[in-house]
Amino acid sequence: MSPNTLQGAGSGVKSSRTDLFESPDFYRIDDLLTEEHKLIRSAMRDFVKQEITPYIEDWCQRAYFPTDIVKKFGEMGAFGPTIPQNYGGGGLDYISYGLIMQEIERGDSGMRSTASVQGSLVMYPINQFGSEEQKQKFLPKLASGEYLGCFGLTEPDHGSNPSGMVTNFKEMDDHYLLNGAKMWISNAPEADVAVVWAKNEEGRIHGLIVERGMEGFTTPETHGKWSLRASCTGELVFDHVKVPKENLLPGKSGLGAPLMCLDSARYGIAWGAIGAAMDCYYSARQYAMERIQFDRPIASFQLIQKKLAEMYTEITKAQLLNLRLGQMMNEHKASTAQISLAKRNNVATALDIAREARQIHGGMGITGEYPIMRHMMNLESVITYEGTHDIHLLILGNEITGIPAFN
Ligand code: TGC
Ligand code: FAD
Repeated sequence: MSPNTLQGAGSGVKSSRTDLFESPDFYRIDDLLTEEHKLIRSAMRDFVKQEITPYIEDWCQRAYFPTDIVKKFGEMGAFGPTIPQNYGGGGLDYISYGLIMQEIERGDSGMRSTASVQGSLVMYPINQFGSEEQKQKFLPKLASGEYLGCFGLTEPDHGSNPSGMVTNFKEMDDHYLLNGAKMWISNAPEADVAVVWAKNEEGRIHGLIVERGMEGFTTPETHGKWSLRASCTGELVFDHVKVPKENLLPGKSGLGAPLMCLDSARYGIAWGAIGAAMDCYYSARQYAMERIQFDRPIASFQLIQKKLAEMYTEITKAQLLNLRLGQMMNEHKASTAQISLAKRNNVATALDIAREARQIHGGMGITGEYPIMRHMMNLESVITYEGTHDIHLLILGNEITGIPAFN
């Protein structure tokens, strides 16, 4: 055990370091936020300081998913902040949602995955495409954290190209018969419900709500990840699962339905990734001011200042991008390509910042004493899921030229 840890507190080994994080705001973006936005951010930041940052190093080292965080997120309103209040959601705007994702991912990208899958990929499709009965049955329990959900789109042979999926269902007398498998599914091993995308006998994609306990439905865990270690990931296996007919999402079919969910989740990631970047920058600045080499703080060297100045610049640019995108989301004017630009830019920016911050910390940067290496490894997943870095480039290429270059 590290000398900087204390045994036994909370749901893991508690770090003795006090988290004093403050976010940069060089361009006075706070002046553009409402009092409600600032209150929500502040409450979420306090929550992360109390419930996540003291334990996250231990959880990640042990590849442990703290199931009790699900209820706590529910109590904090982190699940489905934009879902209407009558279904248990927060009824908040998209800038509030972005700020919540930023603060959670400042703590850890895996924790943000738990929250954004639940809100954007499980509650969102039920709210958008679900029947009134489905909304009433599932949304309040997902909002409160009584239920954990997951989203099954990716398959072993169909990742970037989900339209090729082979998971399928047949209409029987009083149920649908579901067969197939999904892979790389966040939350799967602990999920109570799964929103699953599968083809009907005509090859049309539909969403189905599959519930834990249905015969033939299993969720084996994926082990050995070097990234998102505090998030649980698994497969969804369907072996002649009888799904009641009332569990089909009636509101929309076709690939456009899951892609709409991805728009919402990718938007949250654009904000979240900058949270991770802020944490790396904050730690790097602090370390550079304190670390003495050649009888001077390393912050006094021009090469270190260059790294810090460039991090600060890129964080500021990304904050402005997020705010404008959030305004367009609130007006329902943000396009898929605009969201792709922000997801792609901000995750790559965060990964670059994590790598530069790692350099500033020298050898200490590879240890769990500082959050850097954990963020860096997490971001290697974030740059791949919800559409890879290159798929988002092709979405932008399509926007610019009108020519899809995917196949
Ligand atoms: P394409 O022909 O472009 O579109 C198929 C149909 O969908 C419509 N559409 C949309 N509708 C609504 N909203 C959108 N954003 C839409 N984008 C497209 C489109 O109009 C068309 O409709 P129709 O009526 O003509 O059929 O589709 P394509 O097969 O060429 O694929 C395009 C591509 C490659 C961009 C898309 O497949 C894609 O985005 N691939 C990446 C896959 C991906 O992002 N997977 C993510 C899985 S979930 C995940 O990673 C969760 S991680 C969670 C965490 O832990 O945080
Ligand atoms: P592939 O699609 O095989 O891509 C491999 C490489 O080929 C990439 O570099 C890609 O950019 C490139 N490539 C592919 N097609 C093209 C092309 N046309 N042109 C140029 N380059 C191309 N999915 C879910 O459904 N739900 C989840 O909850 C979920 N959670 C995840 C959690 C983690 C930790 C991870 C790692 C993944 C998760 N995913 C989830 C899956 C994720 O969305 C996929 O990994 C991602 O979409 C990429 O698919 P793939 O891994 O099959 O890579």
